[in-house]
Order: sequence, then C-alpha cells, then structure tokens
Amino acid sequence: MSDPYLLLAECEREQLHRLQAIQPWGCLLGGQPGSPIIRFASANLAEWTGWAPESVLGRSIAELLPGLMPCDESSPLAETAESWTQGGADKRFYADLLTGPRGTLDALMSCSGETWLIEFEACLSADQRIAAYRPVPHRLYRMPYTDDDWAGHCQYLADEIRAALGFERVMIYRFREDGCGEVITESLESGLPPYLGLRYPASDIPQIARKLYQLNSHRQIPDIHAASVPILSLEAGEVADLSLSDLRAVSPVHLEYLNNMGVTASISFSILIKDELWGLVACHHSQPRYLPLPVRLRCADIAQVFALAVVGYQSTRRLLDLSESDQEIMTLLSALRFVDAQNGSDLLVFHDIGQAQLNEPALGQALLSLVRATGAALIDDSMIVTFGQTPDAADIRALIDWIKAEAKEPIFATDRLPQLFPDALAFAQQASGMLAIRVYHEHGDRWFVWWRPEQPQTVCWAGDPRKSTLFDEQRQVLSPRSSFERWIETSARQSEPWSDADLLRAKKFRRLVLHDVNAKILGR
Ligand code: BLA
Repeated sequence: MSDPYLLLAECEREQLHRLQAIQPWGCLLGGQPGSPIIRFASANLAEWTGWAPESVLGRSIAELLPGLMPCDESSPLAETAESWTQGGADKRFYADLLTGPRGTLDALMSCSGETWLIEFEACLSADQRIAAYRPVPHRLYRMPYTDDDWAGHCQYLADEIRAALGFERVMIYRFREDGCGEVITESLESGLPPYLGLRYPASDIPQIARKLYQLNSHRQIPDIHAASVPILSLEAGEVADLSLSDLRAVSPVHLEYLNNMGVTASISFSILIKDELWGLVACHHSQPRYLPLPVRLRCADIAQVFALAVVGYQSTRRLLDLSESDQEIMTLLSALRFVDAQNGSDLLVFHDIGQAQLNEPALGQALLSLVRATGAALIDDSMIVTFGQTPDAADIRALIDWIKAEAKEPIFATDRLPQLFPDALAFAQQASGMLAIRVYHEHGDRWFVWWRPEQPQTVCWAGDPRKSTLFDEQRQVLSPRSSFERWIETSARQSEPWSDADLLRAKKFRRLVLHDVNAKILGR
C-alpha cells in the first residue's frame, strides 16, 4: 500500500475511542447510562483498588462506592447512582474518593451517550497540593488589543504552562483553514531546537482525534513506552466507548510519531472557539512525566481563559478593521463623487473618470489602498481606466470576458490567477492575484478590478508533507514519517491571498456604489 490517499483514509478509520485498553497510570470501571451495573473493568483494577476485576463485573457501583451516596444530604457527593450514571456534559472530579493498595485515589466520572466511566488515579502528594490549587494568573484575564499585546500574551501563556508543568517544550499549535497547523508560540528549555514557525500537515492529527480533543479539555500521554492495559467486559464482545476517558490507550501510530520526534511524554490542552478546535497547547518532555488530575485541570482552566482572550482579540481586530474599512470606502466614494460633481454625470461614467484622473490622483490612491492592491482598473463596455501596475488593455478585456463566463457571483477573487487562466502567465509578475466586482448598470455592466503582484510563498514544513504517512511493508502497519527535518516549500505564480477583510471591503464598496447609483436614478 503506497497510495497516500489510501494511507490517510486508513488513519481516519482508526476507532481511537474503541481501543478497549487504557494507559497504566490508573484504572477504570464502566457501565451503561441509566444503570449502576458494572460492565467494564480494567485488568489492573486490583493493583489500585484491591478489587479483582472479575469479581466486580455485574455488581452495582452503588454497592462498591457507598461513599458516593453518603447519608449526609448536604455533602457534594450526595447523589444517587441513578442520577450519577445519567451523565451530562461535564466530567465530575472527586478528590480522595477511595484508599487502595497504592494509597488514596482521586476519581473522574464521565458519561457519554453509550458508556459511563469512573477512572481512578493516585491523589496529589502533599507537595503538589499548593501548585495544583494556585489560581489562574491574573495577567491572563487581560485582553490583548494590539499585535504586540497578542504576541506577548501567547508567550506568557506558554511560559506559564511550562513553569507549572515542568515540561521541556510548550507550544501553541494553531490550526489553519486547510487543516494543517503551525507553531505560533514556543517556550522551550535552552539547547533544544526550536519548532517555532514550522508547519505540520493535517494528517498529523486525524479528524477522529480532533473530535476527541473537542470533547475533552486535555490529552495526557505520560510515557509512550508504558504497556497499555486491556479492559474486561461483562459479556464477551461488549465494547466501552472511551471518548471521554482520560486514561484511553494511545494509537500505535501516534506513539511511533512521538518516538520519532524524540518525545517520551506529551500533554495537549484544547483551545476551543465557538465549539471548534482553534488550536492546542502542546507540551513535550524527553523523559516520562505524569501530571496528577488536579494539576491537569488547573492548566485546562488556564487554556480556557486563554480561549477567552483569543475571542476578545479576534473581535477587537474585526471591529478595528470594520471602522478602518468604513473610512477607506468613504474616501474612495468621495473621490468618485468629486469627479461626478465636476462632470454632472453619475459616478459610473468611466469616460469622465478617465478624463479627470490626471488631475485627481486621490482616486487612484484610494482605489489601490482599499484592498492593498498594486494595480486597479475601472472597466465598462467602451472604456478602461487603469491605475498602478496592470495587464494591458487587450489582456484586461480577455480577463473580463473570461470572468463573465466563469463567475456566477458579482465578486470574484483568486490569489492564483495563472493557474485558472493560463494566458495570465504572461503578466503573472504584476498580476498573479485578482479581485473583481461587477456592478450591474442600466447602460451595461461596470467592473472594478484589482491586482496583486506575484509573491512566492515560502512555507517551512517539519518534514516533507508528501511523505507524512508511510506503510511499513515488513510489519504490515501504517507508520508516521520519521524525519522532521526542516523542509522548505516555495510556490510561485501566486500572490498574497485576499483576506476575509479585503473581500468584505470590496463587497461593502460595491453595495454603496449600487446605493449611490440607484439613488441617482430614482432622483432623476
Ligand atoms: C494525535 N498528533 C496528535 C496529537 C498531537 C499531534 C499534538 C495530540 C496528542 C498529543 O498531545 O500527543 C501532532 N504534536 C503534533 C504536532 C506537533 C506536536 C503536529 O507536538 C507539532 C509540534 N499521526 C501521523 C499520522 C497519523 C497520526 C500519519 O503523523 C495517522 C494515523 C495519527 N495523531 C494520530 C493519532 C492521534 C494523534 C491517531 C491521536 C492520539 C490519541 O489521542 O490517542
């Protein structure tokens, strides 16, 4: 098997939540929602709780853990096994729930649509208690407003988490629209090679894994070499849904990936924005490293507070951009209206604009700066008025004929014109990106068109992304790439992409022009 598409499909098929095994840093009991009967128990249950797994299968959880239903009604643990196993969105944390052969255990209860789980882990040692319950630093509640603030905020978060967890490397890993990801911030122990700015292909984190990170605040892998522990079930073939489990065993492909990166322990915290996975705070350590549950939960809170800052910063940027774009659009419209007033015509008579433009450089400047273009043209059936660096008139006509046939919407944008329209190769240098708006008019359509020059795009990948998945013929298993050497991809014949803000400006401008023209027609 060597077809990369088949290999990736194979990655996506792996049912990570049904591996029927856990990592060995705790033990697990489970059952079906609405019933207190224990149907699943991890094979290592006795090491932690003293109960043989075979002896608990089929018994009620209420019998084993009467502590969950104490007589004292005011206790936070006063719940019935029925309500407790109904679940809900949140996981529930119970400190010091049980004492077994390995000492006192904390517990985490979760319930998916299919399975309730209770997972036990060693409770905090005395020296970890203070660190685990320290409040989230105040500075993280401050909203970043400027680009510098934002960069400082991200760095503070990464440094803070590294200090709290003692991991060697902490990264903010941000997903891009194409599913790939980029390390946008890094805090690392001196002497380690930086990953800052490197890009990783989407296949490094399959969709099914991303869904699990959406459901859980974090994912811990304390030791990639630790053998996983099977889960025993009441009935043969019964399978527990481990979607909400903290202990869930790790996919062998990912274990190999971490090994290839030189990582022994990892923990990642999810950053969710509007229920979508915006990114991860990914932490690496070259030695085994286990973090007790309250320490993980505190860092998950820190990541959650960071998500608020991301939303705040994005909203501020959007508001700023909206008010700036209003100003720029008004400047452009008034430059058009100025010509209009001088000629007593409407602002879409490009013949008059052509006459006036020599005296009116403000129009060209306003037009180009609206969407940060280097060339622009106003086009109707008989006239082409150009500003800055543009293709020549015959090429512009050919482009307009082509868009008329291709584009269904009145706004069209591409950052790879030569790929779509091969004749554009001849003028790719000054016009690899094109943004066009069409304004319907009683005397034939009017076009406002902008161009951006060729700007070769350089991307630093961590390893050649075309070789992200391999098939190990000898072992007949999928394997991730083994090289993370910096691999630089340069692509030509494309411009800086048009951003959402650029497109919004063009749309708003078009709407206002239409409004002006209609007002004039109606006022006549
Ligand atoms: C999971 N892959 C992950 C996770 C990360 C990455 C962060 C979450 C689990 C964790 O914290 O370790 C990837 N880690 C990265 C990246 C960086 C990093 C990009 O530090 C950048 C600095 N992986 C592959 C291929 C497959 C694959 C080809 O390369 C296909 C099978 C699978 N990745 C894979 C799987 C998981 C994963 C299955 C889920 C592991 C789990 O939660 O059990």
